[in-house]
Amino acid sequence: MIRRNFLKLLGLTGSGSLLSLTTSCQNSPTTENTTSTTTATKPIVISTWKHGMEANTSAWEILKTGGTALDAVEQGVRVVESDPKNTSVGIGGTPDRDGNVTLDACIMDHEFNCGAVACLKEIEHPISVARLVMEKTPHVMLVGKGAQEFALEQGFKRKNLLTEASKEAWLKWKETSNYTTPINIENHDTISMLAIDHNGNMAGACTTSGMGYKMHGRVGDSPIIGASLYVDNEIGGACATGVGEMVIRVVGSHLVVELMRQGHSPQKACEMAVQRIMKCHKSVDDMQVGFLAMNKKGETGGFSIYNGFNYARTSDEQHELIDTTFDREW
Ligand code: SD4
Repeated sequence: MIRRNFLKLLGLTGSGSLLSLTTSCQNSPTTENTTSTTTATKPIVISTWKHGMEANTSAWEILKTGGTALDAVEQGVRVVESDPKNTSVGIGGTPDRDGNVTLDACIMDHEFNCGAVACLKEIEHPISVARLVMEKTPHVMLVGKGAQEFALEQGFKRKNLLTEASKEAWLKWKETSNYTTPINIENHDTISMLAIDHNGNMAGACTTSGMGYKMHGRVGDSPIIGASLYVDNEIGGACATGVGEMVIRVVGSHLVVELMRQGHSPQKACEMAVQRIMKCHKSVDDMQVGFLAMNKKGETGGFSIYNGFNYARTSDEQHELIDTTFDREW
């Protein structure tokens, strides 16, 4: 087991030495590792896990022809929402313990506009509903029945998202389950994506069916702006995957962006946010969280509690899957 002592490394052993975070939207990086806010001229997209390769391909089609980062992230993650083989996103997503597939998603653009849906049933593309919440309502988040009603009003069609395979797996789970929510899910594969377009604008998206066999009504970090996703076009963006409750407790993606604002590289910011999670939980045994970050220069980083997390990075120079570094091995 590889265990790096980040507390020592970061000098975070005393409560008084906790990171002081700046919160103003106007603040630019100030410390010695200052990251330039120079606008990236080259489009780039990153997204979580192996399925990010396919999602990035779709996002890249938009970016390379001059489209916006917002369109790119929406279209990119829709690919995974429509893949019935992916058991954590959209159709084919693992249901809650009562057999309902409930979806969470959020989206954010380069001007702090954001939209989200939570606990949405029978709609294949929650990310597109989230975008319409952002664009067509004065609100940020709609949940449950209200979110579904809004989606139907906007022309989305009801669809059964429980596939034969996911139903079978759920029925099998029910045979042995003692109805406690599993917290050590290893097959996290929510998709979170960040992109920069040819204008240097950044956007992000996150979509998931959440924790498998969760309590009905449980909502994780994925639809929560600041937790699963945050974009500050002056600084950069961050996104998350893993056990949502742990991400929410530290408002993880916002934390990563604020760390970049302080001058830390995307890689370092992700490491420090994971370290923060490890510091404020008594135990993180068997619980995975991973962050991705990208700054305005298009520099990227990723870090997770456990090994096994990876992300897809696509630009005009590359289309590759990158293993993140991590704190410990399973
Ligand atoms: C959740 N964060 O619902 C999501 C799950 C996830 O990869 O990311 N899975 O807590």
